[in-house]
Amino acid sequence: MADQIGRRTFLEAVGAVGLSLVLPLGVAGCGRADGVDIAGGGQLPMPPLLEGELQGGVRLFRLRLQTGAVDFGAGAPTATYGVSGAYLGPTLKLRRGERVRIEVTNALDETTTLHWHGMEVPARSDGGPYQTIAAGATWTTEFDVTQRPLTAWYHPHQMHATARHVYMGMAGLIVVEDDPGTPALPASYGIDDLPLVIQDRRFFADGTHPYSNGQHPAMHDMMAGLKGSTILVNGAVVPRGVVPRGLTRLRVLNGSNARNYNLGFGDDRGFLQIASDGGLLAVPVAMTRLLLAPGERAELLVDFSADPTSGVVTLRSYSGEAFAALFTGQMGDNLADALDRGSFDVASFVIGGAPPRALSAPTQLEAIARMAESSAVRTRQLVMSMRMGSVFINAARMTELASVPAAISYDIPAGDTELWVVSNTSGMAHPLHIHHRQFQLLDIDGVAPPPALAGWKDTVLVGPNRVVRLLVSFAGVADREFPYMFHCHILEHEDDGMMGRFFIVQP
Ligand SMILES: [Cu+2]
Repeated sequence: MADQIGRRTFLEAVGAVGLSLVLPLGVAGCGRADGVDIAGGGQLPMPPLLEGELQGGVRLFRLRLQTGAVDFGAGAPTATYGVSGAYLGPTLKLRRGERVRIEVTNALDETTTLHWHGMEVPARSDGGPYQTIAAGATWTTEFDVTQRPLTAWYHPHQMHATARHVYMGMAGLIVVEDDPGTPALPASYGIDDLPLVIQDRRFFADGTHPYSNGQHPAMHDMMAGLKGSTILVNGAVVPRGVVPRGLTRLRVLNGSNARNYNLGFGDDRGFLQIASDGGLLAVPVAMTRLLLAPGERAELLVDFSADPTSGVVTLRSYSGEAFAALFTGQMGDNLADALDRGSFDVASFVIGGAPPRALSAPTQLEAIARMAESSAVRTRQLVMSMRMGSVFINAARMTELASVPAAISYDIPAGDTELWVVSNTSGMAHPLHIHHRQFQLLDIDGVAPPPALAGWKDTVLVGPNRVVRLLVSFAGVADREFPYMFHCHILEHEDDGMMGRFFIVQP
C-alpha cells in the first residue's frame, strides 16, 4: 500500500508543478538526490544457468519471485526482490523447437507479472500488465520456442510498478541456444560465453534507494528516468570477471531503468557485434563503441588472445561521447546527469588460461532477408513527447488497464505487416519496445540503418528530434482477450503511461 501512496503523491506533484519541465530541474530532485559512492572490484557473479527438466516432451521451468537482502557495499544491506534468489534471476536456456512451460510463483506480498522481453509468444503468455500474478499465486504459462538463437530477458511488467519491481532486482536473461549448423561461437556459459546484465543504482548510506520503503522517486527522476552513479553488473558493483586468453562472447543486456551506455574498452580495442535483440546479425560488425539503451541486448566477440595472462582490461561507458545523440536543448541538459556527460568503469576482466575451444571470429553469421517497405499494408505514426511534467505517445498516456485511448490502442489483423513511423519531439532519447515481434529498421532520418542496427530488433533508441521508420510483421494467433504492449523502455516513463497496446485480431 505504501507504494500506492507514493504514486498518488507523484501524480499530485505532476498536477501541482506540471510546468516545471520548462524550468531548470536541478532543484527538483531535492532531498537525497545523490547516492553514496561504492568501491567495486569484487568478483563478477554468474547467474545460474537453468536448463529446466523435460516432462512429457515439455521443458519445465519453475521460478519464484521472492524478497531478499543484499549488501551492495552501501553501508547497510539493501532490501531486494529476486527471481529464485535474492537479486536478479537465473539464465533460462531454451531450445528452438521445444515447448516450454514456466511456473512463476509470486512469493512477494504484492501483485506483479513476468514478461518475456524479446520472445515471440502467444498474447496470453506474454506476461504483460494484463497477466497479473497475485501475491501467493502461481502463474503457469506455455509456449513454443520458435525463434532463431538469441539473447532475450524477463522482467516484471506490473502497471505503475514495473520500474520499482525491476529496480528491486527482478530480471534475468533468456538464451535460445545456438543452432548446430551455425558458425562456431564461444558457448561455454560462464567461461567464454558471459552474460553481463548492466544496471545503475542510487544507493544511500543506509542501504536504501529511491524505490525503498514505499518511497517514490522525485518528479525530476520520473522525467529523466531514475539514474544512479553505482554501476552493477550481474548484481555486483563494477566487478572483475575472468576471461579466457582467446575469443570471448559477451551477452550484454542494458537492464537499467533509464541509463544508456556507450560501451568500449579502456584500451580502445576493437570488438565485433554479432547479434542484436533478435539474434545474429548478417555479418560481424567491427566497432569500438556500442551504444546500448535500456532493454536492448547485444552479443559481442572480444579477442583476448594477444593479451598477457593476468592482464586486466576494463569495460567502460564513454557516455559523454554519445551525449549529443541522446540529449538536446535545455530539456536535455536538465535531464542528463554527470555520468551522461563523462566516462566511467562498468567492469574489468582478468585474462585467464586457454579457452575451452580455440575459435576464430566468423566472417559470415546468418542471412537476414530484408523486409521491403512495399510489404506494409498500413502506416502508423507514433510521436513520443514530453511536456507538462509527463510523457506521451501520440499525445496520449496509458494510465489504466481498462480504458486506453484510441491513439495508442490498435487492432491489427494477424499476418499484417505495418510501417511504424516513430518520432521523438522531446529533448531526450526514448527506447521504444514492441512486444512479441522482432522488427527491422527501414531508416533513421531517411538514412538506412548502420549494419549493427540492420538485424532483428525489439527495442530501438529514438534520439531527440529523430524519426525512425520500422517494419513489423504481426504474425501470431489472434487473441481478443489479451493485448501486447509497446512502450518506452525507460521504466519510469512506462509507469507514467508512455505505453500503448495492440490486439492481434482475426483478419
Ligand atoms: Cu521515454
